Amino acid sequence: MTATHCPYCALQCATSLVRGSGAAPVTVQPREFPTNRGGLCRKGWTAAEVLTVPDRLTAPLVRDAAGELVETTWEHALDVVAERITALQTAYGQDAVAVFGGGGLTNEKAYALGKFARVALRTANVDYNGRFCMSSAAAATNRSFGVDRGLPFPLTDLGGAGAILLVGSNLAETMPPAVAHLAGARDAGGLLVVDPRRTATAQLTEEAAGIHLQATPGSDLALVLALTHVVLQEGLADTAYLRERTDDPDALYRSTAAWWPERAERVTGVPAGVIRQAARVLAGAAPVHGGAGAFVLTGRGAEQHSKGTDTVTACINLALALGLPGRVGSGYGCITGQGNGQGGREHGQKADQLPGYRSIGVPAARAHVARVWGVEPESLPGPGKSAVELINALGTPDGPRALLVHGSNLLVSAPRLASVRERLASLDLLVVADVVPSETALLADVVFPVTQWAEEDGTMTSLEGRVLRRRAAITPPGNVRSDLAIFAGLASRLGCSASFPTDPAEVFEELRLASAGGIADYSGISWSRLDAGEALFWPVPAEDHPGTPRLFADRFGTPDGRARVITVEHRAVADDLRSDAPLYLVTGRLLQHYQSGAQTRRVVELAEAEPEVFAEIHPRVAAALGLRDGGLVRLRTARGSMVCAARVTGDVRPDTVFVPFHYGGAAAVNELTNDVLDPVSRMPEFKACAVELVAVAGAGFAEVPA
Ligand SMILES: Nc1nc2c(c(=O)[nH]1)N[C@H]1C(S)=C(S)[C@@H](COP(=O)(O)OP(=O)(O)OC[C@H]3O[C@@H](n4cnc5c(=O)[nH]c(N)nc54)[C@H](O)[C@@H]3O)O[C@H]1N2
Ligand SMILES: Nc1nc2c(c(=O)[nH]1)N[C@H]1C(S)=C(S)[C@@H](COP(=O)(O)OP(=O)(O)OC[C@H]3O[C@@H](n4cnc5c(=O)[nH]c(N)nc54)[C@H](O)[C@@H]3O)O[C@H]1N2
Ligand code: SF4
Ligand SMILES: [Mo]
Repeated sequence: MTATHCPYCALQCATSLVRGSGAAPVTVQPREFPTNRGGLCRKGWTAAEVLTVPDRLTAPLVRDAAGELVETTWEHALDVVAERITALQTAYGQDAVAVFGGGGLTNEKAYALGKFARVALRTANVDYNGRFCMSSAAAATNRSFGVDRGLPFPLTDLGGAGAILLVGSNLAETMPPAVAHLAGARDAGGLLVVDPRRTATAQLTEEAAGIHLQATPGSDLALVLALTHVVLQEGLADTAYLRERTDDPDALYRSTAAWWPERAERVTGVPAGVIRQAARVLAGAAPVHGGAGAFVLTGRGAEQHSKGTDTVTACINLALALGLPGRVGSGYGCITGQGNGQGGREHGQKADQLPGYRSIGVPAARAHVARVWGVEPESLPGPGKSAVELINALGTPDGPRALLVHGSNLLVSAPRLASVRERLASLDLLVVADVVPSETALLADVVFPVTQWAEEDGTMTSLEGRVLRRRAAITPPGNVRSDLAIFAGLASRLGCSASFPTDPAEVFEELRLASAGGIADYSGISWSRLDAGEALFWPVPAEDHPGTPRLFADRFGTPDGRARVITVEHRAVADDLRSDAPLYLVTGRLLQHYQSGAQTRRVVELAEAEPEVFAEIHPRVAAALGLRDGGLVRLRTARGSMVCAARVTGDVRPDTVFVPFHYGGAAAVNELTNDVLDPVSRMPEFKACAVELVAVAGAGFAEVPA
């Protein structure tokens, strides 16, 4: 029996892998742990099936002269990639090769990827799919608090709260076992959920006297400004806290003064009375009023917008007004998404970051990391392009000509796919490392088969900033190797003398040194401490340091220790409604599938439960279109169109259509989404754009011409 954690989301539910019999090499059992309390969701229960899916990649593939991907040896595949990289960099410079990482990689893989890009390739062009995920919350918390750790408190702290405001998170489907931590607030009538859909999470508010604020997509910023307005106008703010712990309380009053609830009602569709009531419920639970504690939490619904950073900032300001951040049992937090979404952004996969959450532009940070890597600081590249900008530059005259992808299925999950497809096709070299032939891998020139969770050791950092051990239970099939072996094999072929260990334990020891003294300081964490069961939340600056479950108790991470009040203003969705596109298209997740679906669409039970894409449409809209439940509808935006079945439901706003993004090919909703970026975080606007609907005659999805 091997104690490890689920391969999928940031909740990182604890599991035990029991040796299986027959086809399954292991079976998954839930394990008692504070975040999942012995629970698992359906994806976790069935995760072992991905280890042995029939089309599991088991040998390297290189595209031959006839255009077919054919099996080959590791030596040959590595030679091919190294030769082409050398030729391209000689002709076009170091930045001609780009690397794209993933928030599902272990800390060790993420760290090695960033080092490989900066030291072996010496390219500035490295970024990762976390840019699509929590980058807006990361940018906002860095700006206000000087530190970005998704939840700066243990998840279990939620349990004692009297009120929780969830802005754009469908926790009941995206992290089902975490719902247990909402029970206290729910039973106290303090669960407040902002979502344009009556999701499973929104329905929890109906079990007691909670509130579902069913706001217009893209209107959260106005809503939160109004909530803050009510708190300040009704004298509910924690004025002593604002004075002592923030830099500019007056800015808060000034920036929200004009957002009276009646005005916000016109923008959000949420009745002014409901906005007032929600503000009072949240304030009533704040410590300043003797309440049990209050939290403001954001998910992707609030963040994946061209104003995502400012929306999170407004949420932080609301929390500051109530004196929540840094108080035990209260706070603001972002619910991180991918398994290692937190750790993945701390060790140098991001275009502007070095290990330890250091900034690549800061001379002292460069000097420290260069010393650990045994290179000159001047040899390290500067900041590179963010994910969407990187993709849009591929194959252009000054852009990268080669891309190495580790841990992302871009051809399903990136916005405005027509352009992604065109950019990937224009590359001289596309290399994809994956466990299965994902949509993106199938387009590659070279494919490397890599180890996955149950086959590897390493560490993951969960949504609460706690570092966890991933443990190998079985040996990988066929010719599968770790991503670490790819970095090592290519680095030596590229003539790089820096070390690229393939033993993850050795990589972690180096990561400790590289992170020492940084914001995300892992230097006091060792695998042996983790194996002994210690609960280590970063920063852990020394071996005898107990870790930091709660940040901001005395000071924030800003130079003067005070939280910054950043004033923000509401603005409209970039691709807003117009007469020929009168509805909002919003995208998101289903319980049964994970991300691009590369893994879960291959699990029979999950694929059967949600086999194909659909669009949630309000009955009034369906009636106007002459559309019945299950009938086919064409969705068209300024970027593309798709046909799918209508799921007619009163749970979605009449001005809103929801489509899950887990499906590939003609079923990929990202053909339609907008790649306009948030100016601060460079997050694309996945969550809202104008769409036109047309009913389509015909019986089955597959029979309809594209
Ligand atoms: N089952 C499952 N679980 C997952 C994942 C998965 O793919 N599948 N992925 C993991 C990852 S990487 C992530 S990032 C998390 C994401 O977890 P969540 O943030 O909970 O997931 P989403 O479904 O993307 O978005 C949440 C909600 O935002 C709503 N929404 C859309 N537009 C708006 C808006 O303008 N305002 C507001 N307030 N709400 C809006 C949607 O209706 C949706 O219900 O889930 C993690 N867990
Ligand atoms: N429209 C729309 N689009 C979205 C979103 C949305 O809400 N709406 N959400 C966005 C968000 S929050 C996210 S996080 C992204 C996620 O989207 P993707 O980046 O596509 O994420 P995954 O589908 O998890 O892809 C991970 C890939 O890595 C492989 N893999 C697993 N383990 C390893 C490993 O150890 N090494 C390597 N090399 N590969 C491995 C998996 O098999 C899979 O193919 O999607 C974004 N796209
Ligand atoms: S909630 Fe997340 S970590 Fe837990 S079992 Fe489901 S997918 Fe795995
Ligand atoms: Mo994510």
